[in-house]
Amino acid sequence: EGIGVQEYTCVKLQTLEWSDRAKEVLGDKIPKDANVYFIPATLRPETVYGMTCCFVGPKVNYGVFLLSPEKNEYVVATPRAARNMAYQNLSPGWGLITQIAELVGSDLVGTLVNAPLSAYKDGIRILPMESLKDNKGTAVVACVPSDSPDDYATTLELQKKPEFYGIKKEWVDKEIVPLIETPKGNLIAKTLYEELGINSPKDAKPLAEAKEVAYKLGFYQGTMIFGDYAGKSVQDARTLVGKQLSDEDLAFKYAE
Ligand code: A2H
Repeated sequence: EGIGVQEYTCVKLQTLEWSDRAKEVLGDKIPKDANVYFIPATLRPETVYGMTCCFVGPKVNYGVFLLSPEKNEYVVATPRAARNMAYQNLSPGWGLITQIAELVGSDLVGTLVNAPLSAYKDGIRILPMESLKDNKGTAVVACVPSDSPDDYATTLELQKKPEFYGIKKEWVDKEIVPLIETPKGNLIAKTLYEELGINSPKDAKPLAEAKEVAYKLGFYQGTMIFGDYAGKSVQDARTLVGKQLSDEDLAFKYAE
């Protein structure tokens, strides 16, 4: 995808309770007292307040990888992302990866994770996103339906057919809290979804357009209306939230 480096913020969503299927697959592979994090890669750290769930690709292969032996920390990511991280001094041993388990995305669905700074203090669920790419970021995506048209489209789809996707309706039925005021209102993803006549996460072309418009309006003309930096521009809030997350050891930077 073009030249240059994309810098992502990986937010650390700590696992609170594995899904039944993940428990079966993992058995006793996870060391006692380990801290295991799902690490969605985001370009918009200022939107962490609005996370309603976290997506994995149901058919994507994931591993559990050592992040820090000192802190007994592990991450769920694709082997590809783990390898990249090992060359960015994010895990111990330059270029070396330590994998302790292997799972497919559908095994992880239903897992409960902590969502730092979000409105959902009891945690959010890991849910399936079929359009998620296995070769971008960590292949884990924070769902922010207020500001990401892709996340909004998948949220609606899951709400329509929870049984089909093997999830509980309450896992996806979360209130969408407005985070950012833009020239097109404060729920930009929903507004563009409706304006462009999008019907499903498979409507790739209008979704790509919605994504571009939402990104431009939100990032260049948006003002925060929620959280610690309410009143500030999105550009300023992005830096401030990014710094706060890093300072509190709730996120790290990852490039590819
Ligand atoms: B963004 P770029 Cl609120 N497959 O984070 C599909 N999408 C992925 C992905 C993958 N493997 N890895 C990351 N992403 C998403 C927040 C957000 C994002 C908002 C608004 C727009 C937006 C919450 N989801 O992205 O191709 C992640 O979603 C629109 C560009 O590297 C990540 O940032 O430019 C973004 O795509 C990275 O996209």
